[in-house]
Amino acid sequence: MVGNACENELVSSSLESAQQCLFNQDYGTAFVHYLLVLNLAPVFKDFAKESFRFTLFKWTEELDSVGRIQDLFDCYEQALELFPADEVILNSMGEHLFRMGFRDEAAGHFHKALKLRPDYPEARENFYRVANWLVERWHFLMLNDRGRNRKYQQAIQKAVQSGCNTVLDIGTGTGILGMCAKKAGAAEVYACELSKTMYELACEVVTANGMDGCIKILHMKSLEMEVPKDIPHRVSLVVTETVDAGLFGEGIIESLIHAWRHLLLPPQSATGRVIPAGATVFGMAVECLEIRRHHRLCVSEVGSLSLAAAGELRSPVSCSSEPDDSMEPYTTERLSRLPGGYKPLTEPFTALNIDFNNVQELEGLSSREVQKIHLPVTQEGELDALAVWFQLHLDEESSLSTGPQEDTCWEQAIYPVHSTKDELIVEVSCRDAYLRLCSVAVLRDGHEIRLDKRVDSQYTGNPISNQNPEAELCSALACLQTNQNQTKDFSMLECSEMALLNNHDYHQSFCSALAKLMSQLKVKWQNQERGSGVQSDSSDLLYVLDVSEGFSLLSLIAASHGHVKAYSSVEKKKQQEVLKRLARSNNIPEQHLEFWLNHVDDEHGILQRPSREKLWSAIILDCVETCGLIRQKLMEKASLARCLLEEGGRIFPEKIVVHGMLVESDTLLLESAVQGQEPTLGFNIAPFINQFTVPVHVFLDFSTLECRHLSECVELFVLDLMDATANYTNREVKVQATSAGRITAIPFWYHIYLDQEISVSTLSKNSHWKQAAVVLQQPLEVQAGDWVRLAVKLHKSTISMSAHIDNETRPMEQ
Ligand code: 44T
Repeated sequence: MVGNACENELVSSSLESAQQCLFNQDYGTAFVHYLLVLNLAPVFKDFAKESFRFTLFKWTEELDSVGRIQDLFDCYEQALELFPADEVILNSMGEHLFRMGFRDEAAGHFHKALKLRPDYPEARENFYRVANWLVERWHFLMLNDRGRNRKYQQAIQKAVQSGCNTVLDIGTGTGILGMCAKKAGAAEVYACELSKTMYELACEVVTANGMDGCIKILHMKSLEMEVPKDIPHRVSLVVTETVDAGLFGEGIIESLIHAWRHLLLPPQSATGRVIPAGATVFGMAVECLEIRRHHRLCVSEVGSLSLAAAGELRSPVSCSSEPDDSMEPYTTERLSRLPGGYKPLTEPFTALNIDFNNVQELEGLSSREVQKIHLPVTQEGELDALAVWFQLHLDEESSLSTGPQEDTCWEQAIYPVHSTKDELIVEVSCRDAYLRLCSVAVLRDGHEIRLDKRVDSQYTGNPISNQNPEAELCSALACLQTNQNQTKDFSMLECSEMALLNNHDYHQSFCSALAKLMSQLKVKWQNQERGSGVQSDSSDLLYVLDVSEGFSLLSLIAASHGHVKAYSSVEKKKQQEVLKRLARSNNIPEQHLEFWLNHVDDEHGILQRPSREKLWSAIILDCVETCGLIRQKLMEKASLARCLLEEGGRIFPEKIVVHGMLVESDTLLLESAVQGQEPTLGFNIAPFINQFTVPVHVFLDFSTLECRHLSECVELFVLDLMDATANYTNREVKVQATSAGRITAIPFWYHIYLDQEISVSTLSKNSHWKQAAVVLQQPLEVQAGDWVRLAVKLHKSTISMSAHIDNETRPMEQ
């Protein structure tokens, strides 16, 4: 009793202190008091919940700002111990995790929050943003690819029936191949999966299919598995589909070497084997404008700026002999969907053959000699890339192809050739039109590096310093696709930044809009002078602020108009150097430009800098992300920016008009969810993975999307950045169907109005933007002439849409 009384007193005095500290904005102490109170007296939980949350958020904000990350997460853990089912705390912790780069964990928190409260918009929006990483979209494509599923199933069945009784599924994903093995009669089945989300999903799926006791799923990378710690003994069959578009990107070689050494029975026993049994890799040289404009500089001038002094700019996709973390060796594209298409310059050639059942061959792969391949040139053109795909031999009989002509879900690997300064010297004989690789040379900085050794030794005109002809040959071969990092000073730009730089129209539009604004402002000033009789200071400048994300030339373009001081944020030191170099070479005085390095994505901070008396004449906001979505917090930034404008000043863009179209597209459905009522290979998988369906597709190429247009383009939405009150959050749009069909999706894009006349479309041919599409939960059948009501909603720069037939306008069926 006495103890209780003491405790009660402690609780009430602590509660009082908590409230007092909160009032004094001493959040750290308040938080500790609240913890004490709520742990001792859980009855106060309901009463104190709101204040506790508030204290938590304020305190962790402070911890965040001083970099006390561990303390921050400790606070959240303590808070979640008290309120384990509090969706607001979960969501907020997810946001912190996300900002720290723990995407998987972040997503787990958003997912939990959403499960607790499905109508919680903040968590929903956050979840949709990360769902793509958690469960990548190709899972849907692969599960919808019946041909692939069937072939894998048959190969596994055959192997199990021929005696492979113990099976390991490496990278099980949803568990499908492991379940196939079990169903085929394997006695023991093990599976491993390194992604936490996929592992949890696989467990759910396997349980739902009544196999939880029969398949042991491990949340680990196969490389960390040991016998007998993780599996009791070696297995007779490894099944895996840990291959990406470039075949080796998921580490299959390493995984299989490890599996042969530690997890598989030896092949001699005639049981140890792998599905797939091997692969053949193909390549083909292509000309493709779409690839080119994303990987190298194609223009010498944009928006009145000469780019000659930019130095070498290149995309981060580059295959060099030295592994380099900042470089990706290839990118992926579905060749058949590239806008503008592509032109094969050669026939497909076999680049590599690999036997997954031969461990010596796997081990020897990295030390294989450089292979010289002679490619007959079948069509004249400009070499933009080598496209690569493969055939996966599941067993002796059955194979899958990821080729550009196949009707599969696969993309191809793209190795861009992007020498901007290098010149490829190719001797092509006209008669037989053969491109002889042995007579290809690379010209760099005036040095010609011959690819043909024998030619080298005789070649006196351009002596090469390298003593080691073997190394020389290797490096020269590597140079075919790229330059070597160590020898060259270059600046790297993202593919989309490259495409933006190549977008002449975009820069021209800005140039014109800025020029217009400036002359308007100048006239205004002159009028003011005349009115007041006061001579204005001749140093009176226009102040332009560019807060575009990524590499932007707009501040330079602004400053090149004269009488402008332009400020902009730059992400990397190297890029700042490029901008300064370009400024010098374009005679833009240094004092007219100011850059600051911006590592944190806090544009609010930037908007408030630099602290000057004067207001901005123009603020350039980067309003649409490359993926096709409106940038997060755009409207907040716009309203902040509006407050910082001088009279007559403007935000660029001033208005964004969202356009869209009703379409029938099965392709989009296949990418968004496992389709159909039928179980996948007889297994119940769809309802589980479909929890990760998101309603908005991004990075879409609407111009090449396989779809039927069911309406004209319509205006869906107007975002007026100059007038907050004019922005609708809900709007109903009526669209008439132009032909009969099933509306499955509504692709959308933007007309970005710099001023009333000048606009840029994100759908234009040279755009660096992709498009996005809302995929409807249920397809909507329409007849030609039907009116469709679209409910368009904007919540914190996230667009959502739903569609209904407008019964009022549909003539009653007789
Ligand atoms: N996507 C191709 C890649 N894993 C295919 O965590 C084709 C891309 C693609 N687990 C469009 C279309 C397509 N140990 O869940 C993943 C991954 C896991 C491992 C344990 C390991 N050593 C590994 C390695 C990978 O395996 C699963 C599949 S990996 C790649 C699948 C449809 N865009």
